[in-house]
Amino acid sequence: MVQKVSKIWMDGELIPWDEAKVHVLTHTLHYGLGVFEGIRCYRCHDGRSGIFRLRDHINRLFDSASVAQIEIPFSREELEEACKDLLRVNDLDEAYIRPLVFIGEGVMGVHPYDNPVRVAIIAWRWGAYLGEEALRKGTRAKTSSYTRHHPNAMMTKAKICGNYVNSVLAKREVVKLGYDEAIMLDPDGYVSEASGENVFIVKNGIIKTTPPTTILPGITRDSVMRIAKDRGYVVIEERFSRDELYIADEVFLTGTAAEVTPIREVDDRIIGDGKPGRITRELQEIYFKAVRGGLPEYSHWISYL
Ligand code: PPE
Repeated sequence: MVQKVSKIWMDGELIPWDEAKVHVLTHTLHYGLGVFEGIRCYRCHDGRSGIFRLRDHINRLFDSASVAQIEIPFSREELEEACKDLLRVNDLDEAYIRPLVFIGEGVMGVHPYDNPVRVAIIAWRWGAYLGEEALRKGTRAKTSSYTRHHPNAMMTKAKICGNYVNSVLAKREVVKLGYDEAIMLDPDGYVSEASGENVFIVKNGIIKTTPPTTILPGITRDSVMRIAKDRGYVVIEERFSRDELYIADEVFLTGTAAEVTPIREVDDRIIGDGKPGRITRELQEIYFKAVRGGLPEYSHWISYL
């Protein structure tokens, strides 16, 4: 259960948590055309709270809206300030922040015409997405029978609400079979992404991740690629097949919610020696330092409250 806090930001105002409601004719509720973001705020090493790559997330929200042809009735600056105000008013030193842009009530039918565009921002405490143990020991993934979106069916560069039906189906399928996370293949059969994370593999010291074709271009993915390159690693963006996962030395996932989560098993094949690999652990450690303001070279990624 999401742990309730005092206020939610809705359409420009901070309102009590319990009053943040919508009508059942809300267009997005029926047809799934809305866009959202997931952002984390960490309590940093110096005691201040800092939002990780806030501007990049807000920019991606506007990109998603542009793909979805939704006009956000607020400026980027207003939404950034709203995220910060929300954390301050709720006394949250660490939080997951969820901006959601959706189409309100008006007409029904798949053309929303000029139904009002509404914006909500919710913040709550959210620990390790796939569990603390997954962060330390690695998680067990399974290739889903559901294919990830063809780019001409659903546009994956945009974080569109309806895109997540595919993720929910895939996740439910593998959880029911006893696994923790679903890896999805693209329409050509190559690895695309996990239900809510990007996928990386390491083989002979070289780091590989899927190109931004059928994936959400993750901000964590970008951060980890930057960190890895700064440490002198070769990072390649190239398609790879599921059997390349099986024979990789290391596999890990990246996402705002999942952070850097090692994978210890894919489709019942043990990855490496079944423990998080050396490079995965190194990148995870640096990532956790960076998001908490512990590394000056990445401090520009943090917006302090
Ligand atoms: N792919 C997908 C499909 C995805 O949902 C996410 C984020 C990513 C990649 C990684 O993107 P980024 O967070 O910018 O590194 N998934 C969000 C939603 C999770 C949820 O269950 O809700 C997240 O991590 O916030």
